[in-house]
Amino acid sequence: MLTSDQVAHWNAFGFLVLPKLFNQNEVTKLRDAAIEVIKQNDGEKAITDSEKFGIGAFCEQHPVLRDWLVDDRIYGIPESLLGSDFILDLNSGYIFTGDTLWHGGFAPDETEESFNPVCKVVMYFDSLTKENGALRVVPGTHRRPFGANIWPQQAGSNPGERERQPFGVPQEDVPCVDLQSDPGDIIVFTERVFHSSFGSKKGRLQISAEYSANPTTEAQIDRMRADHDRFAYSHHPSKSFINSENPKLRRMVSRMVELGFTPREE
Ligand SMILES: O=C(O)CCC(=O)C(=O)O
Repeated sequence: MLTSDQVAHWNAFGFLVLPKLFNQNEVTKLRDAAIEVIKQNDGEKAITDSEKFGIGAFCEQHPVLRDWLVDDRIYGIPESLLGSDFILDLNSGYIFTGDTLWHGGFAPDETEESFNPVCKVVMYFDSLTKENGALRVVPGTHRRPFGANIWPQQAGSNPGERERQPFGVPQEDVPCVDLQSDPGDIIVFTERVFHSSFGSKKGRLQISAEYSANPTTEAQIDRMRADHDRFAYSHHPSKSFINSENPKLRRMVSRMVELGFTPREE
């Protein structure tokens, strides 16, 4: 569980760094498991040649990764930030390469009424500094109005996006906090907080889990249903979790089952 100071930091700034949550031995086991799953999913080249890779329903594919999701050090994070009835929306394995341009913010169709708190828990397997690809965040952009002010910096897919300077400064110079991390550290942020990374020359393995608070109003449920309809992984509970012997895995997806969301086969 997080302390009240950590929760206050989260609420104000939209991120947390939890150093040394996992030891070297655990990190090695998690890395080996993640690499095994990536290889099983045709990601061999991503590992050898630092190519981009990303899939959801990742932890379902290895017992060590499943255990990571229900480990108290991970499970306790959304529990503290979103309440004990939080939902596991998605979990993923990624290899990020090169610069990740600034992105985040509120989805255009999200209103004050449909707003539902979320958080994302990630673990990298490299020592990352500002210069070589550490995640950067603009604190406080997970909330309106600041989160709306920074929207012009949202990366689009147009050519020349890298050079665009809506605030008159290059991407690298946008005021931010760099979340330096070592293997074993956990970073908590949200997809709404503006984030990026610059300077990395090699692939960065990341495992992640994304969570929502339990939606209670019609507007929140409608919004979650729209995301379910739009995405292949997010908000689709895996059958192996629905039927798991582990009560925490079952609980984290049970609300989506109740809402009639289509399960995935994994
Ligand atoms: O590590 C990176 O380069 C970007 C990570 C990111 O965008 C994410 O986890 O949502």
